[in-house]
Amino acid sequence: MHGGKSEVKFLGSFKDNFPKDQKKHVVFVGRSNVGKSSLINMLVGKKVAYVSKEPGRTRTINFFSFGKNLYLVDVPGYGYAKVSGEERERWKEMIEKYFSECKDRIALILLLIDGRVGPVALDEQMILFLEMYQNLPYVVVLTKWDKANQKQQAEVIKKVRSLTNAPIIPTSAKEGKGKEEILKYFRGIEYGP
Ligand SMILES: Nc1nc2c(ncn2[C@@H]2O[C@H](COP(=O)(O)OP(=O)(O)O)[C@@H](O)[C@H]2O)c(=O)[nH]1
Ligand SMILES: [Mg+2]
Repeated sequence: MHGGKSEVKFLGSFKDNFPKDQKKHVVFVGRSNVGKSSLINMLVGKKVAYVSKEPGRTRTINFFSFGKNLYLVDVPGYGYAKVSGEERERWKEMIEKYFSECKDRIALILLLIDGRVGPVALDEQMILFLEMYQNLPYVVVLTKWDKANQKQQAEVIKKVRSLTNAPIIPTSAKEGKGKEEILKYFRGIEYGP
């Protein structure tokens, strides 16, 4: 992988029967509207993921193949207010199914948190889920950094740091900030330590 534009391809949307081959998974999780699709498009250098005007629309887990050995896995956002309890339950089941079926191939999770707002209760729950329950490798990606002022930036970093020791990567899909840092992680996964 060298960041070329032709190396990414939408593979499909899944609710179950996730791909069973041995490619490694890089998983994107975060609240609805946090900027997941925008970040994926920024990283791969083209518009493969749908950027929504209306939040909370994705209901399936989208897989993109990236380079020869990686899948980028776009998990639908949590915490969208207009979603019914029943839908939330279905979301939870789908996520748990994904983690239990694919856990052995998950190489990295990017937990996206809004760079202006900072972690909310659901983000804290996700940190607990990843860390305590699943024990999976993750980094915290702060999104929309271009929209946060210096005071907000400092506060958000401090708050995240109080919750986790995971690496923190500030990003802007608009300005390309954080791209190289994240791609470095991807290369590490592809070529090993
Ligand atoms: N200024 C700015 N806006 C962003 C950034 N990332 C996402 N957005 C905007 O935030 C909204 C939600 O983005 P989207 O990628 O669809 O979020 P998703 O629901 O998490 O996939 C869209 O209007 C994006 O244009 C960013 O880094 N900077
Ligand atoms: Mg999206």
